[in-house]
Amino acid sequence: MRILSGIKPTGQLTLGNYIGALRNFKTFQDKGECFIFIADLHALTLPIDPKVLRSNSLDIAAFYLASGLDPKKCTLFLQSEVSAHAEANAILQNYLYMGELSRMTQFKEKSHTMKDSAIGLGLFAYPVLMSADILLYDANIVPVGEDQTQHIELTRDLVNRFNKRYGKVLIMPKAEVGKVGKRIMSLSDPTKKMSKSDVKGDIYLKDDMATVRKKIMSAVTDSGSEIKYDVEHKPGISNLLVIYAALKDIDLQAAEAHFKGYRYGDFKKAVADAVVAELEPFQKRYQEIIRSGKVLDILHAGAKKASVVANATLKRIKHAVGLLDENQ
Ligand code: AQP
Repeated sequence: MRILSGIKPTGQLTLGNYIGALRNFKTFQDKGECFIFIADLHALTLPIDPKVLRSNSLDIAAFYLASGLDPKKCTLFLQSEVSAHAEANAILQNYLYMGELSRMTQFKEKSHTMKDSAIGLGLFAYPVLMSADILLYDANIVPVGEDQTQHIELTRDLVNRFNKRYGKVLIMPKAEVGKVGKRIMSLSDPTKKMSKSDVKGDIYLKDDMATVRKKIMSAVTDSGSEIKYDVEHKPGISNLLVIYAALKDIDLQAAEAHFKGYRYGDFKKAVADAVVAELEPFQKRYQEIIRSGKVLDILHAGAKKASVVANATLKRIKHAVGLLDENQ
């Protein structure tokens, strides 16, 4: 079984990225052949300072290692260092259509405040590159948070379309979304996803522990006093329950039962304790990894390994569509 996933270095990683993606990755490295990358080409789809992009990319690599990903078990690499991604993108863009790309929620959310003249083609065509990322590794499973499942569905449409035309060339991938924590919401507006670009409602993985506690203690809650999972009427409390349950690896009913009779303030304190218990040792590991100075070497070695797999698939794709190669 092949597993592939990535995170784009567009900003400081959040607790949402951690619970929805990062934390789950290590469980996959013992289940199959695992490819985890830094989606740096995707980070160019919105303006970003080159220095910030470089430092975010290194940070994500260090976070991968700190979360328990082992380069001996799992290939860790930078997307831009494996040129097959850009080449596959150039071919596969012909098999996804304007209508379907313009219906993507992420595109609509990110572009709705922008003028057409300012929307880069890369933002619009984001799912094409994402399809290339997945298909180059013949990935069967793609662990993601809920927000990315629509893009995986589009990749599946592409596979059907492509294989119908050329035979069984591409492998059908499937999204795997965690049971609890697939969508962590903003602490300042729990009806919105916690996202790297939402400064007010985020917990950042690099926040110090006093800041983490302060942010959770001042998270927006709801009227009433019961600690209950009810997204419609109690989105704030529900979000904090999800965070707690995900970090304690329990289901939502168990979390609800645990907090029966708690007051909001004590409940928030317990959630803050759970987050600190997870992030404090994680940050220590991250700092040790940064100090080791080995991150770039690990990424370069990973890119070499990833290229072997990606180039073989690219060759298969090129052959299928009729592009000549050196053997013809
Ligand atoms: N709030 C979230 N809850 C659960 N999972 C989440 N993910 C992101 N936010 C949450 C998951 O993290 C992985 C990496 O995401 P990404 O960086 O590639 O893109 P994204 O989904 O667009 O993340 P952000 O934080 O919202 O980034 P920006 O602000 O740059 O748009 C994915 O598996 C995602 O599902």
